Amino acid sequence: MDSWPAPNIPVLPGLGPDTTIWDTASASKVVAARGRLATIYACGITPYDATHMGHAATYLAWDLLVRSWRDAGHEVRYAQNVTDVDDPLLERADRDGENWRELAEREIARYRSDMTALAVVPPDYLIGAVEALGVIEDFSGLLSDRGALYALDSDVYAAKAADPRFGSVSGYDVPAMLELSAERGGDPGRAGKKDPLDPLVWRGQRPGEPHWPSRFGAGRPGWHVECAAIATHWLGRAFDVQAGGSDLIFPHHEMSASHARVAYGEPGSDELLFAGRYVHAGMVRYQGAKMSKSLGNLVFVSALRAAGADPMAIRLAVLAHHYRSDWDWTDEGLAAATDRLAGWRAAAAMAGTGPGGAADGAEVLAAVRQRLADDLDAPGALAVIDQWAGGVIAGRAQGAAAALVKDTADALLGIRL
Ligand code: 5CA
Ligand code: ZN
Repeated sequence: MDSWPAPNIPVLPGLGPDTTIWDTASASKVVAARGRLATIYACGITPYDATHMGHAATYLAWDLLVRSWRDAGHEVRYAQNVTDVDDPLLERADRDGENWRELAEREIARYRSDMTALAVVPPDYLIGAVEALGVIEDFSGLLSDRGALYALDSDVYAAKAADPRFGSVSGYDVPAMLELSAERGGDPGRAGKKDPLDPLVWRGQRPGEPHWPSRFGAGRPGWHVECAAIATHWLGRAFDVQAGGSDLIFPHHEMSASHARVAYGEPGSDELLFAGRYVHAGMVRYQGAKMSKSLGNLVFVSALRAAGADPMAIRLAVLAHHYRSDWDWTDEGLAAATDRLAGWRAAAAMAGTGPGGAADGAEVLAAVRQRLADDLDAPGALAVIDQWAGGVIAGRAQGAAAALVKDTADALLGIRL
């Protein structure tokens, strides 16, 4: 499906350092891309409600990663899915008496418009599950060829026992896995499964539910196999980063990685399959609880925009928090970001008028680059520009550096001054 328009990114002098990032699987900070081509698969939205600030914060984190990669001289290939057929979407359409396809289309359009307003770098491939049904079926066929699938009534499950490295993404123990599986769309209690954690690969047709013909009978794909198939089809069986919110560590990323290992792994080979790094964003809360469609405590990007918030201030309100921390969205945070933006803009407007001083554009660029390359330390990068802006306004720093600082904020942080 169509992605959204790319923001214009100014070209900066020189190259930034290699981007490092925290990898959940190895619990360590590592260089994010291994070759000149840097590849990322980010789990996309389930489009049954508008983009909320939790989604926005997560996609802004991957936007920073892509900007940092490009600045370091990488060519980037970015794929993202849209879970445009799944239980929550169908349930919402049912509840509201709406056609599920129309609901999905409307919310995807709103997501594109929010991402465009926030100057988020678009994926090269934005792929809906429905348009990828053939790819998902073929991928599931590989699992079947390996003998990893079994039928239960009209449904098909993958046996986790087919993957000796199951658990290597999250590192969780079985009781934790069982609890999270029940909480996050799994069915550990279903009778007849070989193992309570075995994930659903194909859901047989149910009355009133959308379904498509396949070699597994009529039905629709499971969630984890959707991402495993889309990621490997568009990026290859090994790519650099699998990205998502921390609520996707288990079961989603564990299961997708496991599917890919089983589908593509050769016995005895230790070839690295699926993602080289698993990168997770913290959860944005609102009024003390995780912002979630199921709880309904949502702050929508589109509502903030309609109320007159500057998208650049929304962006700054997010970047004031490190992407891996859990934090609360508040009106005060947005007000502080609006003030910060006004301060930066005032400093940038003083270009050429300052008396000259210590802080110089090249130093600002180097320091912002360094902060971002260090596990996307956006709060640290903001502090660098704060210091420059404070110096300009106090008359200590060079206003003449403004052009390069403006380009730095725009190219690396997506903040247009
Ligand atoms: N379609 C699946 C992924 S394949 C899905 O999880 N969709 S979603 O719409 O529920 O979430 C989209 C992205 O936003 C995911 O990366 C999810 O981890 C992230 N996300 C959801 N809620 C929050 C939140 N409150 N804070 C931060 N990120 C969130
Ligand atoms: Zn996913």
